[in-house]
Amino acid sequence: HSAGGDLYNAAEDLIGRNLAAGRGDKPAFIDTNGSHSYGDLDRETKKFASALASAGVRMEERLLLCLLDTIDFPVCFLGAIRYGAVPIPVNTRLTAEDYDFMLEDSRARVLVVSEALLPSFLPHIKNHPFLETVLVSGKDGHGFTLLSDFVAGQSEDFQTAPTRPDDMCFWLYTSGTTGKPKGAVHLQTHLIDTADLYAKPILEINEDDIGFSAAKLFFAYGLGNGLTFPMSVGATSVLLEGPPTADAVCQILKEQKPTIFYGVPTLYGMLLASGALPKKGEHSVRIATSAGEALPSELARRFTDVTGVRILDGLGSTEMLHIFLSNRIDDITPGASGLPVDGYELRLVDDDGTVIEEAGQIGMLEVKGPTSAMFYWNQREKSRETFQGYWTRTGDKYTRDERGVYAHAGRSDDMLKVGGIYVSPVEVESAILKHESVLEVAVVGHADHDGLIKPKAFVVTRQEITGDAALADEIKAFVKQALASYKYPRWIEFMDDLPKTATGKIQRFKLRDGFE
Ligand code: 3SK
Repeated sequence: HSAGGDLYNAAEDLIGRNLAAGRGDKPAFIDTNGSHSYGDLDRETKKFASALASAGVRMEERLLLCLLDTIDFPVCFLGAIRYGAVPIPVNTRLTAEDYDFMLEDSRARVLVVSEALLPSFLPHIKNHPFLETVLVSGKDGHGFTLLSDFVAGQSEDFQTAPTRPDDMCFWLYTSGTTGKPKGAVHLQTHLIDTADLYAKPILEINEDDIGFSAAKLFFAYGLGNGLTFPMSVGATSVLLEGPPTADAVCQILKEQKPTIFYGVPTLYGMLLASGALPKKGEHSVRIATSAGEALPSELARRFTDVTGVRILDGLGSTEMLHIFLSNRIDDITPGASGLPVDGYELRLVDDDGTVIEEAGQIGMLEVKGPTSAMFYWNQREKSRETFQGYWTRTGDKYTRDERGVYAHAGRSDDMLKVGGIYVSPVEVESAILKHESVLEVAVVGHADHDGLIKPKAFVVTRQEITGDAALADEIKAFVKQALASYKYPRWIEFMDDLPKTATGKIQRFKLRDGFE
């Protein structure tokens, strides 16, 4: 790593390497407001760090960042790291209760929130004794300090904190079947390691690339795609502030001419359905990536037919920070996740923990590599289950063929991946159960017309209530109100009874597609 001696700071490295290479005037990010050079980023992160010092923030204190994809994201994320504080980017589509939990769990001292997202914080913002500074990214602070005022007049002369390679650098929350989200604690070296191990060798990213990640920066996947990877080589990253609708994404592909496009299967399905995808010759994308859930081979084939671009499907995790299993530009197995990324070791184990050597057997995938999170904050037991010495358990079931190619075979828990984000069926069931007409419910994954998984609810109504289309719509709307909207059940099937074990436990597996 570039810092001398025993010190290493991820922000100093990612920015400093570009200044040292003479890229001070080169665009690092392009957002709705225009272009922001590596020099601008250097100055703005220093100003943000100076402002944190003025506000009395100490090294290692946490900042919760609930930010849309604009230049303020990299400035606050890297500025906090430069300061030696710990940024926690969070999903921008969650509920007030989710954010309440995250503020409490992290004891964040600073919250930086996009103006449009502030309403989701207001119900609980006063309940957090550790939260001292609330900054609003936007034009109106609604009674809180504007981020622009916070940094105005601050010094551009800031000495980066003396952090070490194994210092806590940032957290990312991830969810499980039961319980609250878990903060995966990542170290200073993890960002650059994902670029060195995946983006450089597999995507062959270089300084002439323009990257565009439709997956947002708050996801581990988007953070690598949209921030670490371009910065690691002095490339440029296009940021989309709003939702990645087919129109918005296609407009960027046609006008900003990215050379690398990072998507998720649901988005590839949407882009194809829109009919607006630029054809061969109307864009500059040289390679596309997919992660978050397995990419159906049919979607990949249709995308390549229209655009002429191949999609590299891969598997990563929030715990490992980015992709550790991937197809290669010259070696794509349709419908599979590909081969281990060099620098990571993979193995399949059976239910007893015995390593499976034979090809074709299903096992739980475990991964060993330098970017594994240290633990989940405040979650000893869950940390022990996932981080077992050098090996990290992914929770995904996989098979490996004779050549060593891995293909997804489901989850070992009941978790669903919806549009690349984990959804707990238990959480959706709890929300549905609060509806006055519902007696019992079970939620499972169900494949849509593109073969992509979405939540489906099997509902038993209370006596004398008829389950019909109107009630189904009402329940869907009810869940959308209670939870992040991507979690709502796309289908509701009314049943007289749910399948149960002798002890009364609902047997979700009997409701899944394909169960006879
Ligand atoms: O879901 C994935 O495959 C993924 C990929 C990269 C980083 C993070 C995640 C969860």
